[in-house]
Amino acid sequence: MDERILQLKAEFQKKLSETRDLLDLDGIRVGFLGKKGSITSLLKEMKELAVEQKKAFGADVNKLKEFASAEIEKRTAELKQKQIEMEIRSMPRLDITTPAACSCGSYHPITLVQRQCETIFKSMGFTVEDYAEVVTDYECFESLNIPKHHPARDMQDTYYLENGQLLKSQTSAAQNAILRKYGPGLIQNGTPVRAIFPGRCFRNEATDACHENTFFQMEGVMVDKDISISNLIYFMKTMLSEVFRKDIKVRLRPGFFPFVEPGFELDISCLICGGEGCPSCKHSGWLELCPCGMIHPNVLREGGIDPEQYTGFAFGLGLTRLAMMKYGIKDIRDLNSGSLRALSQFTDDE
Ligand code: FA5
Repeated sequence: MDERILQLKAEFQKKLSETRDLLDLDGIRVGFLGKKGSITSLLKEMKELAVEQKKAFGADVNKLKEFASAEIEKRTAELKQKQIEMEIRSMPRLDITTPAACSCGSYHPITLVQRQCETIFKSMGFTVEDYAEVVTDYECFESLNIPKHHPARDMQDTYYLENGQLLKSQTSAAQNAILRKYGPGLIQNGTPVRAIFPGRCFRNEATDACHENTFFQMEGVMVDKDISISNLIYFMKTMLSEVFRKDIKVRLRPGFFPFVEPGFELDISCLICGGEGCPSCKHSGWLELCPCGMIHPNVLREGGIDPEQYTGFAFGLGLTRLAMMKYGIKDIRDLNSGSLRALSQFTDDE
């Protein structure tokens, strides 16, 4: 074989072994096999050779050309593989067993107590009802024995829409619909009406540590033959002992609500100050939590139930205040603050 071919092959192999990346390799390809590359130039030199040398020289240069092309192809594949491996090695490692770095969401304290109350009442046979936030004057007042211009309306100033509807100031606004839904049909078949209906309420009032303009209540009604105040007290006591899981001091005092007769205020000893008096309980040591009473005959009648045959109780639990007491939240306004730092520390203790 011609000496120049052997030299060129050796030079090619040396350079090939020194390639680090695909760019280097492309340089070698152009340098040896390109239009002006050294192997291509050898072929061009053939025309200067004698005829008898041409054949052997041409065959050897072509062999070198094929050898160089195959080697470049092989090296290209190696370098590509190396590049992929390097990229994989430089990628951040993913350990799927590592616990998630982001924290999970949590329920709002009001949702927590609401769910707890729902569980308690459902276990006692109550259904849970959902009700609108925008209601009519009839639902919120008139069906509840509070006619237009009745002074009891002053205690619940709320927000009115231009069409005369209003944002409900009390969950009692659902009473009439619930009595009508279950009353006449179920009772006559011997099934008592037992329903709770939690919901958001709105009142146009100045806020302080225990009053918000937007808060939650949970209404409850039970109607059947011979329902009495003893039944009412039993359900209230069961609910409180389940929610707090400890003895809570409660007091029942007369309260006026046109839709119950007799009516009561059920207060609990303030759990923030232990009954000493603080801003959360308006310095009285007691917190109004759950007004209640025996449903007024006019309200039963308006709901399609005969008050001569049936009696019932109703209560309006202040869910937002219950959450304050259960979780030791001193200021009711923290519950609407949207502050995750304040709100995400509470967990369900079910
Ligand atoms: C009522 O709303 C009656 N509908 C409750 C009722 C139902 C009585 C059935 C008889 C029978 P009152 O306005 O007192 O009542 O509100 C009930 C409870 O809601 C209060 O005891 C209190 O816990 C809560 N509450 C009332 N106003 C606010 C407020 N501005 N901020 C936070 N909680 C409030």
